[in-house]
Amino acid sequence: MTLRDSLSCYFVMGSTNCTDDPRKVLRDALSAGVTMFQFREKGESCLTGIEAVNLAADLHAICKKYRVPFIVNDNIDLALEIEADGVHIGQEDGDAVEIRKRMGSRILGISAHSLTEANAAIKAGADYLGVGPMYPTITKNDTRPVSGPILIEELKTNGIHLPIVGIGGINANNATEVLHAGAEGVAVISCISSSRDPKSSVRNLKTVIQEAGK
Ligand code: TZP
Ligand code: MG
Repeated sequence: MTLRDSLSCYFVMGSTNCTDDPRKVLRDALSAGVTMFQFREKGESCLTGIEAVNLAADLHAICKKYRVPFIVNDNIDLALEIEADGVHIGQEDGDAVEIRKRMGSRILGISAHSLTEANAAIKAGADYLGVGPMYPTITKNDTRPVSGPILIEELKTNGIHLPIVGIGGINANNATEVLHAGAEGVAVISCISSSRDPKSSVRNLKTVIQEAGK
């Protein structure tokens, strides 16, 4: 599977996003067809130290069984320690050129909120861009203003050819607009992690993604 294919149904999650055991949530999500996973351990009561490392290692092992890339949010040391497939960083997470060097050939995703940030991310060696928030979300409280799918369209018409995933408030009811704007895929947290039935939430999302030809 190419990176473009892997990005189509991208699940992002940490322990604070789930009420169930995150291992179970991830297994359910993968069995229903999630194509990429990001470990994003954030928030007030998030795990730290060895507990975070152990959870990351468990989730990584689960992803391996499904041959799905395992990406770590922000934490380069953790990603290298557990030999993750890559990292995802934001604009405030350090020097992207340095991080590219440290990651070698592993996957590097960078969040971008404008054409300037997208071009800088590409220059630094990003493999894909995370763009958002597409829609209002309560999952992250320090987001930039909502951009809407129009930002993806603007990036595409201004020569950004790197794969893009939309993020922020995405679910099966609004994913089509994001994909039609030119995204390779959608990155979601609560749509799956807060669902009473994560498997059927993934299946609904996958139907929409397939209908959009991604
Ligand atoms: N970055 C921009 S919005 C967001 C992140 C991590 C949160 C996405 O969560 P949800 O629950 O899919 O809206
Ligand atoms: Mg970050």
